Amino acid sequence: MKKVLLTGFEPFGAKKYNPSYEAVLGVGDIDGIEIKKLCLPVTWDGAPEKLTREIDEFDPDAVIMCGLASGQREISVERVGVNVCGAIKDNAGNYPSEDGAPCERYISPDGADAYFSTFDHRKMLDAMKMEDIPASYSFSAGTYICNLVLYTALEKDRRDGRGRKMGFIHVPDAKEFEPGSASAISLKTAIRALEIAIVNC
Ligand code: PCA
Repeated sequence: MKKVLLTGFEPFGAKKYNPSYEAVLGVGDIDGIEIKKLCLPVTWDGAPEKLTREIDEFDPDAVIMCGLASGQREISVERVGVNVCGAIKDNAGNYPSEDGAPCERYISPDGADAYFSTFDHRKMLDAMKMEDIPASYSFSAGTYICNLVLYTALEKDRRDGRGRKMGFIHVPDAKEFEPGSASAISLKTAIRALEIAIVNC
């Protein structure tokens, strides 16, 4: 049976909810696929640590990571993870730097500048569009924790030589949690997008 690790994030910043993990929780059983769900902390140390531990323990064939991109109107199928931790405070109040200064650092000092996601992007996006889900490619997952876990997972897989399907999906705000938002989509749409991603990654 194909094994898929599906991750979302805890709330961060001023938000009370993170639709990424709410969408992960909403994904139902899919025939022939074992899905393991995981909620990652929005911290520079905690997120990559929890993710890589789970990849080693569960040994999935695919890893689909999901996060919130507030203000965005579409589901974004991310294509690239870059070797940068931005100068942004995490949920523990820490910047990524060693000395706590508000500056950037590399994710992996000796690593590649960037890694491409290994999803079958075309198939995934076409399948979402077939169901009229607002979705597009994105070539920047930012420089915060979402980019960090994407880069970390891809670099790990390169080292492991396992050839897993791995990538990241950013979801907009959910109408259910942000009724006043003009860019929000329904949680149901985000859940469906993830189900499509699982079957078509
Ligand atoms: N979005 C943030 C981190 C957690 C999340 O859901 C990001 O885009 O990096």
